[in-house]
Amino acid sequence: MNGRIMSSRDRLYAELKSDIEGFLFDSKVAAVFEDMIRRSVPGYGTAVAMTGVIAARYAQDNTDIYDLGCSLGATTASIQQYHQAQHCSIIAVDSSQSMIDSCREALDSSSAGGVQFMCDDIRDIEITNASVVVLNFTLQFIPVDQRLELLQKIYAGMLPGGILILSEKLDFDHQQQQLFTDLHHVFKQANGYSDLEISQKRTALENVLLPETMEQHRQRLLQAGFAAVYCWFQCLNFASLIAFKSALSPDMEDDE
Ligand code: GEK
Repeated sequence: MNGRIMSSRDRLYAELKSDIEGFLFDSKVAAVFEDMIRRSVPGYGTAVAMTGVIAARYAQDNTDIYDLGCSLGATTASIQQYHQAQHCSIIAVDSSQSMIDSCREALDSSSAGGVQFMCDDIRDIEITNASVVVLNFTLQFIPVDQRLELLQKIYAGMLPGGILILSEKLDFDHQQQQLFTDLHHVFKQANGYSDLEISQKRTALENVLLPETMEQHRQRLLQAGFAAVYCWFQCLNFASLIAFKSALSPDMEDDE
């Protein structure tokens, strides 16, 4: 995390609640989001930083880069930091007004040249002229039966040579699921969350954050039309995939 945003400590689930409502990306969450995601998602900092590095490799001149579900703009800022493409806009989209307002404020104050902010549902926006599209921990909040249609729209809006970066919380088969759920719990404890906070947050996210297996994601991306899909990062039950619109050239150099 780069300290762009003065995030308060996340204590949203620290007190015992009699009734736990489904998780919402409202102003209370936006106010603590940077602290919350850093302490909850193992590997988040690496995934965000590397997204910028990978995006820079594939950003093409005179195209658009989409950050879908941008929250406070950590990924947007990382893309902006690394890419050198000419006449290239970054379009940062989030359906939460609180998130997009804070995102605009944070990026404006750190010179957000070339970023367009949209408060909209990513299922409703048009995607065109895209060389890079990023879905960092966002697809998991879209109903499962609507994911293929969204990925097909992204694929159709991408240029030849374009890439999609998809980061998600994953599900596994029974034994690995138990192991990684336990290790994720340990990760959150090590970051100062109590058992009560962990359990109440888990209840709030039930039926809201819907993880799938790596294979389900891979198959859906191929079904949407992507030519090749690779996992480039995984930390416990969080992973990131890169999906290519066009087939990879067979003579790519094998650098050290
Ligand atoms: C990061 N990518 O820091 N349309 C638009 N936005 C949506 C939708 C939707 N249908 N559903 C959820 N969101 C970020 C982190 S957080 C991940 C992404 C998390 C937005 C939602 O408002 C929230 O800001 C974001 O997706 C998910 O790199 O909280 O685990």
